[in-house]
Order: sequence, then C-alpha cells, then structure tokens
Amino acid sequence: MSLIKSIQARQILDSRGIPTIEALLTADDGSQVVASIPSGTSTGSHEAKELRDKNPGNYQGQGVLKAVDNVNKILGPAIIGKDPTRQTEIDQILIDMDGTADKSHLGANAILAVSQGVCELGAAVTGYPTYKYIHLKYRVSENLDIPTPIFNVINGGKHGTGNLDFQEFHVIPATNKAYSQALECGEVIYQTLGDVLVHRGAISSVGVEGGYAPNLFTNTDALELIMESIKQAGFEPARDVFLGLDVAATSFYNGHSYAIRDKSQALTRSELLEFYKEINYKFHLFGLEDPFSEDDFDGWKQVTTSMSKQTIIIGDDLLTSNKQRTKEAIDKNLCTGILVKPNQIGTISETVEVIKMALAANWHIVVSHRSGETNDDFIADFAVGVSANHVKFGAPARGERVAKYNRLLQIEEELKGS
Ligand code: 2PG
Ligand code: MG
Repeated sequence: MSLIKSIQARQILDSRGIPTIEALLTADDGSQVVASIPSGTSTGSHEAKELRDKNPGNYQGQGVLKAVDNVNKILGPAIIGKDPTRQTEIDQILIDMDGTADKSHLGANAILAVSQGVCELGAAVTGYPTYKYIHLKYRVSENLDIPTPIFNVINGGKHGTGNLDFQEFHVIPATNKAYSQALECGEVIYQTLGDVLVHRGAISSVGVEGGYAPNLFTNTDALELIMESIKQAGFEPARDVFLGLDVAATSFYNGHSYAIRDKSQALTRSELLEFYKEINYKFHLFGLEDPFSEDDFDGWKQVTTSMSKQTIIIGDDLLTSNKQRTKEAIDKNLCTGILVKPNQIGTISETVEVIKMALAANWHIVVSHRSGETNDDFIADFAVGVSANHVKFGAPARGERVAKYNRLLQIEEELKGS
C-alpha cells in the first residue's frame, strides 16, 4: 500500500488571469499528481466559499496565499501518511478541520485542491487512469462511456461583453454520435458561426469560456444565428444537433421581475415562462439551465411542471452541487437535471454523493467546468468515471477548454481498445 508523502500548494493564474491554487501531491512510491482548481464568475450564493486574501497588495485582493498556506500548513500535514485511496475518510477530515457549512474557514479552493489531488493520487498509486479508478470506486453506473458534449458557442451575461442577458448559448450534438464526431460537429458549427457573425459585422470578441461575445440586439437574435450556422455547416437542427441555454437568470432578476432586451418591459415570472415556451417552440431546446433566479422556487416549479416533458430543466445556481439544496429540489419537483461542479461543494466525496442522489431521482447529470479554468483535465476523467450524461466544458476552442475535450478523445480511444 502506498501512502501520501507530501503536499505542496502554490498560487497560479487561471484562464481569466485571476489567481487560483495548484497542489502537487507525492506518494511514497514516487507517484506524483498536480491538481489545480477552477473558479466561477457567476457563482451561486449557496456555493461553498473560495478563500481570497482581500489584500490589495496581492493581485488587487484576489490572491489565494491564505488558501495556499492552509493547504501547506493545516490540511496537508493532517493527511500525510494516509492511504490516498481512502477518499471518504480523508474528505471527512478536511470537512471537520474546516468546521463550517460553506467551507469558508479554510476555503473550498484549498479543500478541493487536496480532495481532488487525493483522488488523482489514489488513481496513480493503483495504476488506473483516473476515469477508471473513479468508475471502479463509486460504481455510479455499470457502463463506462463518453458523455455527450455541450458546447457554449456564444457568451453573454456575466461571461460576455454586456450585450446579451442570457449567459450561455449551447449547441449539443445528438447523443447517437460517437464523441469524436460530436466534437467535430461542435467545432464546425463554432467556426461557421464565427464567419456568420463576421459577415453580419456583429463580432466583437470572445467571452470567458471561448464562445463569441457578439454585438447583437436580442437573445433571440443569437439563437437565430446559431440556427443559421447549424444549417450552413450542413447539419439538421433537432436531428443532428440541438440548441440549449444557460440563462443564469439570477443575473437579471431584481427581486421582483426579470429584465431582458427581447422585451421592452421587465417580465413577471409567468411572462418569462411564456417567453421560454415561445423560444422552445421555435428552437427545440435540449436543455434550459437556471431559467429562474436561484431562490425563485415558484418560477422553477412552474417551468418544470409545464416544460420538462419537452426540455431538461437543469439546476446550477439553484442547486450548487449541494445535497440539502438538491434534496429540497427533488422533493419540490423544481428541475429534472443537475449541473455538477466539484468546486461548488468542495470535496470529491460530496460531489459523488450529490450525483447519486440526483440519479436516484432520475435526473439528468451534466458535469461542468467553471468559467475560470486551468489546463487541468481532471473534470473530463471525473465526468466519465461517474457516467455523466453530458459534459459542459465551454467552446471547442481555447487551451483551458480544449484540454478537457481533448482528454475525452484520449479516453474514447482507450475505451475502444479495451
Ligand atoms: C455556469 C458556469 C460554467 P461560472 O454558470 O454554468 O459555465 O459559469 O463558472 O461562471 O459559474
Ligand atoms: Mg450555469
């Protein structure tokens, strides 16, 4: 049996140029892994809290040197000498040492750097690729397969440049395509959309997840241009490829109404629901993420009751990968799918528990990156290991996004050969 020999954390930068934490873990058999931790831009208020220094002298207050110290001086020493395959036991030690419900004492970023690193080290010392190790350890399902990718081709909301209210506009290849074909389909549509936007004079830049951040008047315009690009690229919408949205509605909710530029006046909950029905009628959405604000349970209940037969209603800010929030949403029938992000809850064990809970309710599982990413590809292995239905890793462009998509190509090849 191999044991954890050392843990060394450091501050690095994420894809937005904002500091994050990276940890190097070594086992006594010489195995080494590096875990780096992503970070959100539009975070749900019920997420576990990442620790930032708030010291203006270090990256304008965004530094994570305290979290780094917490790994090097508190969390690391507590688990050195332990067997890295004992994930649940180690995660419980981390949770207990923090002692808060939202991990704000030692920081969810510090805790996840250790938890994720331990998972990868467990795989390394047992000689399995990480996806296989997770599959064998948790047996979430019997099958080992590549999830279908959700490509975020237009970035609005907090991820864009301020012209669109909806945060993410997705293209989602049909699930009957092999992963490598799905990746090509998403990439070809992404390139075609770039040309369509240039042709319209609507291109300005790309957003934080590599999708275009165009100058368009309305959210509906964006959906129309994606539809046009799908056809121009030679695919048939609603057969070869579907559209989807992460509305991230908390970002345009003022506590009473929802303001979007498609309508001249702010919308009530039921008016917004009608708008979603119109869009769905026209564009056949595969999935609708965060259609209402994170605590607007009435809105969630209404959308799930009236639309979940046609489209998957996915909770992200609503659920924040949190077991209590997920249980409540299952009991109240608030959605039919979950967006899973390990850093919303802070440990690998708790992330797997929430997935099992959602599966028991027959929900759809989407494993997701964050808008602030690194080139770490752990999340791709994790998604395969827990048999997610879909993955959401941003646009099929930009190093930190394609690191994950490319890792899935490697896994696909390995699975074919096995
Ligand atoms: C989301 C995520 C990832 P962020 O809202 O689904 O796409 O964005 O990481 O900014 O929360
Ligand atoms: Mg989201």
